[in-house]
Parts: sequence; structure tokens; C-alpha cells
Amino acid sequence: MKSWKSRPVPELPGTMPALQLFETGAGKVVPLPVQDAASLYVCGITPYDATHMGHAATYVGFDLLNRAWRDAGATVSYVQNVTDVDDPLLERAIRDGVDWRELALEQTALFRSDMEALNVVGPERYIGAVEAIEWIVPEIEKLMAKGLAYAVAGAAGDAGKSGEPDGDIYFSVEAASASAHGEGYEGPWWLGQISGLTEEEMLPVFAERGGDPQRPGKRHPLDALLWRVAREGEPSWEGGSLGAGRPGWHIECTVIAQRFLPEPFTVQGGGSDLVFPHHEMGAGHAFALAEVQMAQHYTHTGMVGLDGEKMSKSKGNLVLVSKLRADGVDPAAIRLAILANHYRSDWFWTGELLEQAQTRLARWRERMPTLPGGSAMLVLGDIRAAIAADLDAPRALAAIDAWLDATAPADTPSELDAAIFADTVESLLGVVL
Ligand code: 5CA
Ligand code: ZN
Repeated sequence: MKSWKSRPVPELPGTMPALQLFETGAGKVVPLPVQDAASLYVCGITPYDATHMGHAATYVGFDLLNRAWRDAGATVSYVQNVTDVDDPLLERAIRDGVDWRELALEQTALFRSDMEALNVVGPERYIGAVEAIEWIVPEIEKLMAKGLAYAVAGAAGDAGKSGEPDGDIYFSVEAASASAHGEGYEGPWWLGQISGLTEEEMLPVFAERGGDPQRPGKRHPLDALLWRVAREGEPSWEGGSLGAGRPGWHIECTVIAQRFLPEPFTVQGGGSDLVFPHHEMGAGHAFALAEVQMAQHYTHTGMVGLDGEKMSKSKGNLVLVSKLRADGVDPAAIRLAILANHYRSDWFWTGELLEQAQTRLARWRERMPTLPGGSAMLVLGDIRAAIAADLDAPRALAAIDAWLDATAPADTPSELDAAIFADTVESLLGVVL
């Protein structure tokens, strides 16, 4: 898949302080390792509907990290996937009577244009699940050979329903977890490492988020699907010794990340709806394959909602970036509305939030050419400090507002300060003045 085009990130004078970032597994803000080369994987969209404000907030959130690393002088390897074959996509294509491939291509293209408009720096590898299948098959075969995956026998269906064919392959959470290995086994993975959930707590979440705890023949209800053998009416691919079929969801991200990023890579990201089972299982698959952790650090964005509920394609309570753009809303204002919320908090989209962002953006643009000489370096330091403290964008916005309140328009304004201010806001916050 083609990535999207990004504006070059302006370079800033001075230095970025050391970054602190929330770590989901640890449940607290911790220092990020200082690195010349940082690596990031953020779970991408399932392209069956347009980009809503929740997706946008997640990618803008990790864009702050990408930009902070660049400002600190690190080179960043950024990989993102597109889940361009999966149950919800196939179901939507059937519902709407369209070809699933066309639906995926169309929605991915729209997502890219939304990301460009929001000035999110693009990943240099943007990989589709379909193109990854040929890399995924041998990895599942490896898990089978290690005794960490197994095939489940088919089952007859209930009256009037088709049954399950033989051969779906599952990841054995018990075989793969640390307790199954002898002494001296280093860098263990265990179920609950990232989410901190107990098995009892995991079960309902697993069922709600695509898992199948009730599937007969599984060794453990939380074993996750690795390979779904071909069914009539579903797309399938050559699977070597696995037989024709298509991959499960978690193994997709593991294989793509392992193929294109160092082991372990620096940060695995996504929304908090991916902590369990997606990132928990993905980490388990990765450790089972490579015997090193997949990522050094797991970070998750909060959930954006509308009218009291989480915004989601399945519920249909969506505010679409493309719709706002089509209505003529400046994408910089959309971005600023997102940034008024901390990336980790759950929040609700409102028209008022957008209005406040539009007012703020207009004020920043108006004040930019009025700044006195020597004023902008102060605010640059404040913004860097806010971003270094767990990507605190609301604090950065408040710092700019307070600084403008305290800075009288100059009789002879400084062009250099106008440029430093604009570059700061663009480079660190991604907002183009
Ligand atoms: N394709 C998978 C990840 S491999 C997926 O979850 N796709 S998605 O289209 O459902 O979501 C794309 C990204 O947006 C994920 O990182 C997800 O965690 C995040 N996301 C989804 N809904 C919301 C929401 N309401 N608020 C914030 N982030 C969200
Ligand atoms: Zn993913």
C-alpha cells in the first residue's frame, strides 16, 4: 500500500528534554529510552467506513510522539497496517452489495487524504493484511512446529446453520506463557502482561472484541485464532501446510511489525480498545516466534465518543473527518480541537469544542505577525516541556494562550519570532498557521 504524503517537519532551535510516556503494562508514566533511532508501530484502520474523530485522535496522538522524537534528533521508523481483509469488512461489503476489495481500497484512499489534511506524518511502511499473508503463513507454521499452535476439528452446525470446517488454527496461550517453560527461560510472556486483566475479566472482553471463547475443541477459551481455513463465500489464500484460508487479526500486526521493525521496537500504539486482546495476543505471538519482547513500550489513546457513547463504526454514531472537510472546516481547527484533549483521556466530540478550536486558531494566526523580538523562544521551551511530559498537548495549548495574553503586540514586530512561533506550532503540534 502507498503511504500518504507529509509536509516536511520544520527544524527548531535548541533541544527537546527527555521524553516521558505512559506505559500501559506498568500503568504509569515512565522515561522512554533515549535513542538515536526510534521505532513505532501504530495499529491502522479496518477500512470499511470513513475515518471518524476517534481514529483521527489516535493517529494525531501518536503523531505527537513521532514529532517529539524527530525534534529530539532521533530518526523514526514508523510502520502502520491496514486490516484490508477481516470479518467486519466482509460483512459490510455483503450488506452493501459491493466488492470487499473495492470497499477497502476506497476507504483506505479516503483515510490517507484525511491524514494528509490533518498533517499526520505518514509511516514509511504502510502495509495491507492481504499483502502480508505470504509472510504470515510461514510464521504460523513455525508456531505449529514449536507446539504453540494447534488445529481444531470441525463441528456440525445447529439446525439450519452451517458448521465449522476442520483445521482452524489457534494460538495456545497456555503453551506459550512463561509458566509452560522450564527454568532459565528468559524474557517471559504471560497472559495479562499488558492489560493487567485476570482471565475472568478477559473472557467477556475477548468475546466482545472478535474472540470466540465458546468455540468447541479449543484447549483454552482465550486461545486466539491464527488461521481461518477457507469457507464458502469467503476470500481465501494459499496457506502451505495450513491449507487455504486467511489470517487471524493479531498475527497480522505481529508479523508486519517483526518484519519491518527492530526486535524489540520502541513503541506499540493504538486505541485503548486494542489493549486486550489485540496487543496482549500480538505480544504473545511475537514472543513465541522470536523469544524477545515485541515492543519495549505499549501506549494507548483514550476513546472518543459522541452523545454519551464510544464512537464506533458498528454503532454508527460518527463524526467523520471527511464530512467536516467537505463542509469547509479548516483541518488545522479539527486538529486543534483534538489536541485540546489529552491523548489518554476518554472524551466526547462536540460542536463547541470545534468552535473553541476555530477561535483559538484565528487568534494564533492573528497574533503571529505582532510578536516582539525575543518572545518566541520562551514559548518554544514551554511547549517542549509539555510534550515531553507524556505528550501533554492541552498544557501546550494553554501555555501558548497564556503567553499571548502576557505578550503585548509590538510596534515593530519581529519576523524571526513569527517564524519561530509558526515553526514551533507546526513542528511539535502539527498545526499549520
Ligand atoms: N485494524 C484494527 C487495528 S490492527 C483496528 O482496530 N481498526 S479500527 O479501524 O477499528 O481502528 C483504527 C484505530 O483507531 C485503532 O488504533 C483503534 O484503537 C482506534 N480507534 C477506534 N475507535 C476509536 C475511538 N472511538 N476513539 C479513539 N480511537 C479509536
Ligand atoms: Zn493491530
